[in-house]
Amino acid sequence: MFVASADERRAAASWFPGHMAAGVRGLEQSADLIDAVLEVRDARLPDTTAVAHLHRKLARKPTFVLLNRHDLADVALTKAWVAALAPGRAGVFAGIGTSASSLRALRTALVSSPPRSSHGRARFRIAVIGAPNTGKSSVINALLRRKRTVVADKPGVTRHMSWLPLDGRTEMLDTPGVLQPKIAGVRAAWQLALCGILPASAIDPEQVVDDLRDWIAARGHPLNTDAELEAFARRRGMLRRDGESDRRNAALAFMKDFRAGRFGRITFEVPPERT
Ligand SMILES: Nc1nc2c(ncn2[C@@H]2O[C@H](COP(=O)(O)OP(=O)(O)OP(=O)(O)O)[C@@H](O)[C@H]2O)c(=O)[nH]1
Ligand SMILES: [Mg+2]
Repeated sequence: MFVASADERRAAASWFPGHMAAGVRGLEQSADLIDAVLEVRDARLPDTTAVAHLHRKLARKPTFVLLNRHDLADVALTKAWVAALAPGRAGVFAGIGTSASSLRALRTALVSSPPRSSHGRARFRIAVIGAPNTGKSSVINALLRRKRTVVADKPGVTRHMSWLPLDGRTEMLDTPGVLQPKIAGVRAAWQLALCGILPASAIDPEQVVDDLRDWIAARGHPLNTDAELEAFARRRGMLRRDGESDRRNAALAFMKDFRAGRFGRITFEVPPERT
């Protein structure tokens, strides 16, 4: 089992800014307006990026789950996760937040959900929730088929909630990412950093790559890289003046390549029945 170091715990705890707590509270206050929840998880970390349970007042609403970044995750494990998460949920899908066509089945499920009559007008309001940088805003833009909400490749981009119309009666609520400090602290913090859920500054990048190397060595996962920082730095010619390899910059470059999927697909967590 992964045990976070004191440094990692401190880094993760410092990464629960005030706006996250405010985000959870704000959503709780809007709970009466919300008919359903779309929880966007990272398909590489479907367990650690689960956040729906943080929103107690939304717990009874029909919940859809999207395993996003399907393009970067292991295909068979994503399929297994979709099946494992299905019971008790309104629908579980895998998709790519930057591709509207990959979200067609999700869109159909959302727009055909039974409407709720509010003030004489049929409405269906869906809150899109998730850990930071899982692609919530991208997914909304793709479902709307136009860029209505800001997207960027770093966590903490969406700071305020906003309602956006999907069709005549369906509205989507974009929300800031939330993460339980405890989750980030005791679970695999380096995996969250590698996947961009925790900011690059939260954890020492060299440690992240070393932890990935150890993980691959223990599991034998066929990423098409060896995750040896020293070798990676030398291959890239990342040397300091004294001829030593520049491990820090190499680690940052490695993480960037990992996030772009240059080393292939990987899923860090397996569904409960397979563990
Ligand atoms: N490879 C890949 N990238 C994606 C996918 N979905 C979103 N992205 C990228 O992920 C980054 C983050 O997307 P956002 O939509 O801003 O994420 P968010 O969850 O709204 O982030 P916060 O508002 O910061 O919590 C962007 O660079 C997107 O282009 C996907 O399915 N695959
Ligand atoms: Mg966002």
